[in-house]
Amino acid sequence: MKNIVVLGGGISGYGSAILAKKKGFGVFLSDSGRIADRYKQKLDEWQVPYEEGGHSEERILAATEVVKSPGIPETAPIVRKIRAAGIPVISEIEFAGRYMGKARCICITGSNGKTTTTSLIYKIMRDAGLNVALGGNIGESFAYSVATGDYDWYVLELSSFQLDGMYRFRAHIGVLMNITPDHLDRYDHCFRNYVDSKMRITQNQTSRDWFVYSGDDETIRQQLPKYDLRMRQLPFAARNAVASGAGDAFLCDGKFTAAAGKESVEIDMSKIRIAGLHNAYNAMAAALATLAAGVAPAKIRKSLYDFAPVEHRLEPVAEKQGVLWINDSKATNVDSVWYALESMKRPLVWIAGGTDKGNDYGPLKEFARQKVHTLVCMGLDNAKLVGEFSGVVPDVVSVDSFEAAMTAAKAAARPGDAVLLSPACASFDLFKNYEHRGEMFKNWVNQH
Ligand code: UMA
Ligand code: ADP
Repeated sequence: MKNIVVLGGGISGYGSAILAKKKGFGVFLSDSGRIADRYKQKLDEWQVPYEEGGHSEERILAATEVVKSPGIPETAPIVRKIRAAGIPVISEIEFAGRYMGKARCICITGSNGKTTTTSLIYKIMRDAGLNVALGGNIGESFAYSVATGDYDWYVLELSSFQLDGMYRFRAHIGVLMNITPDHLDRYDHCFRNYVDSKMRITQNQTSRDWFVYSGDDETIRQQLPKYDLRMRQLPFAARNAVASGAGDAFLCDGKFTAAAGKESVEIDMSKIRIAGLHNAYNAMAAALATLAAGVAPAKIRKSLYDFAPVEHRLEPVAEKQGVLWINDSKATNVDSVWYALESMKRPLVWIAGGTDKGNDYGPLKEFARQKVHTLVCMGLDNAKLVGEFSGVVPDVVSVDSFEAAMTAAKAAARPGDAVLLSPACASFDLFKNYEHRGEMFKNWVNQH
């Protein structure tokens, strides 16, 4: 009997273990840390044996195949040992993809815009009455949905960590939003490795499949000729002319027409509740993917016009004494902040900083010069940020606590301004995660 070992007992791991059990395999789950009580309960319900607080090598190295949770790096000692023993290591997506039967999947990846575009696509599919599950790098795991549901469609947000462990999996509709530097600590600080990971979204696609991608992203444009791509291509763009026999979308004067096959839909961005060029890209990608899935154009239009901003992504919190407070805590890299600054219409107090991931702030300087009058640097080590923006922004304030940052932002903001929390950095120096940072921001604004 096949012996599956699942590494990691978080959302991905417990879902994979339950699926393995359901498929009748021998299964063992191992976590080096603590497993949350709610996951233990599920594992007990399904009678999956597990361990926590360490990895027992002997039992793990007896596996015929290992399903590795995406947060565990290749450099983890246990992973090195599994590799050295020649045991295949796959991701949860690869594993669950084997058991999705006749269902089809729309898979969304990119450095930024994954969650927004995935949520748009899921809403359009669900509003259209399709039997669809949401999963991957968002919400419940794909494996758990495959184990416990019976769906016609899966809409999957895929991180590069998940793509890395995918070999035979095939996206019926693949969506690639953009490729800009992120997570380089997991890719030997080599952008090329990260690019290769993102391009795996196209692997195994056939002439019956679709590939939706940004025609404005230079990295993607450079990569495409290197691959033997057989699927139907659906590029979207606002800057570069794009045209494909299979269909495309182009933004012009705030409107776009997305066409795929014989169907097309016209969208007026002024009627969409999520603003900015980046959200026009997200809407174009969602419209193309759902047209390719066969959703009626009128339904796509209605759902796009209905969609509300996702929490922590350029989320307007409140307008107080003429100052609009905006929570963009999920902006944890330079590119996402570029689009935040691009979309701002008011003079700005900008709160940034946190754990720097080796950022190059150069691309932000032009917008900062034009739009920001005060930069509040919020972090335990602000030296780099202060150095980069002194002389670019009239006032640069450095603080090492959340309270001090909010007080400084309030003091600097004038009626007609916006205060934008868009950090360009991870949150781990002062907060548990980006959600915690965003919640603190929203609570503070609502209480003051
Ligand atoms: N662990 C080990 N051995 C190790 C190291 C860690 O057993 O050597 C254990 C930890 O103790 C922990 C477990 O592994 O209990 C955690 O695994 P995980 O980090 O993969 O977390 P999950 O809860 O399984 O969630 C993962 C994704 N997390 C990451 O990629 C970091 C979730 O994406 C995803 O939704 C979920 O699988 C279901 O597929 C979250 C994320 O932060 C949203 N993603 C990153 C991002 O968006 O930037 C990529
Ligand atoms: P992801 O899931 O890839 O992190 P999100 O939709 O959660 O993407 O958005 C993360 C951050 O990136 C937010 O600050 C958001 O405003 C910004 N963003 C959203 N879509 C795009 C895009 N297409 N290009 C660049 N930045 C984007």
